[in-house]
Amino acid sequence: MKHIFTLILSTILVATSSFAQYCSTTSSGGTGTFMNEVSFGGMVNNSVATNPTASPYYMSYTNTANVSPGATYPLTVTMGPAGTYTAAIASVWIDYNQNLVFEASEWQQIGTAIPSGAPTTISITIPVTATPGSTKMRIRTRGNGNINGAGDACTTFGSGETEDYNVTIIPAVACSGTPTAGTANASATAVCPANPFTLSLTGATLASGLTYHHLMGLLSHPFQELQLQHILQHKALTQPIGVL
Ligand SMILES: [Ca+2]
Ligand SMILES: [Ca+2]
Repeated sequence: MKHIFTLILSTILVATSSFAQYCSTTSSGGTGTFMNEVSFGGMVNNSVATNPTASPYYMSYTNTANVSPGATYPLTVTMGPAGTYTAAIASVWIDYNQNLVFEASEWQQIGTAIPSGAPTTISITIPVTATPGSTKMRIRTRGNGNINGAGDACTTFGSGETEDYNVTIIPAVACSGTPTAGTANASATAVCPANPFTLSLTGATLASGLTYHHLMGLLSHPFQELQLQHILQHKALTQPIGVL
């Protein structure tokens, strides 16, 4: 009986994982909110001929962007002709950790009032912690003046469209020789409890096999040092304070 139960459970788990997928979206279209062209990571998709004409105004394209952890790439979006709207608000998510969820930490605003016909470009830096392999990018638009933010990867929109793309995170080459340490930066020089801040690193060697550590004891005032250490320890358990 136990073996039968185990078999059934395993079958359910396999079936569940086989059907795991990203959340579906529903938008409502409207001229001025359609993406006519998207380019990113060596991929260019002109969708003038494939823009959806009915609900849910969702398209999944097989175009694949190729990107590497730690590198920065331009993402360019061009909106179609104005009509119902003269501008669009647009967001992009990339599922860097490949958990099938477009999280707020994986979001960037492309623009809040992107005019029709004018290519709009933002820079996207691939986190060094991005999981190598195949994942997805989602771009959503809607008429400007509406909300289209970090938490709206699955929200039903009363205008606009959604496009999904493939993204390949190319594994970084293995580290060899002596890596360059780079320069550490902090978004705040004085920190307080409950006020998140970001630590970043620039100019460092980009390669696999490297690890990053927060070092204490670099502050001049003993109280500041103690406070920083306290925040780092406790924020790590409750919320991210930034990614190196
Ligand atoms: Ca489109
Ligand atoms: Ca994710």
